[in-house]
Amino acid sequence: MKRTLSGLIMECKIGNIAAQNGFDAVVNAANAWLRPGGGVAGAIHSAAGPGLLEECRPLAPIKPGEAVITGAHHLPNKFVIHCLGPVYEKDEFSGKVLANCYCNALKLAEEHKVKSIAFPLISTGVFGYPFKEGVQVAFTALKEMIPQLTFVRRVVFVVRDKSKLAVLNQELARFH
Ligand code: AR6
Repeated sequence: MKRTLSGLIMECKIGNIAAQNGFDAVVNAANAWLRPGGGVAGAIHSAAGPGLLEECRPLAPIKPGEAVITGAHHLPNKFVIHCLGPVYEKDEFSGKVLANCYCNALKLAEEHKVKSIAFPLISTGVFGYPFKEGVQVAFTALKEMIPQLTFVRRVVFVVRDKSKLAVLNQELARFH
């Protein structure tokens, strides 16, 4: 599904975050040490190659809610923006921390004149965030950021399967 809000194109689709041709930046659901892990971080590091880990090393560790930017190495993008999401119901104020991930990623994207960006649903895998709640936090954060976005014109949320896409589309339809 695709919607345009205040000139910002928002899309939801099934795919692999590590294979997003046509987007300036992709977002990594990282760990504090910016190392390859499972899920999104594993897919991004294995597609980007060892140069990404080298570039990440001096930037780590990062705190929950923070975002850092690197080159994309062998990924078909210009940048990777790495965010550390909260662990659901373990980290304090996890909703606020999760919102900070999206806001900080979008701020970095603006600073680097990123026009298009692909997000996974941060914290909704290993970190245990209920998917629908994670989507609602993401969309609310994005909505709050819209007035500050001048370079970013296109945002896509990428999920792995149909059932998650259905939830995303449902929430996107309610988004205004
Ligand atoms: N493309 C798009 N979405 C994906 C992909 C992919 N290739 N792989 C998984 N997802 P997760 P987190 C979905 O666990 O919860 C890591 O190992 C997945 O179904 O990658 O923030 C790190 O090292 C889920 O909906 O990130 C950290 O330690 C969402 O992306 C920790 O896990 C996020 O899942 C981060 O946990």
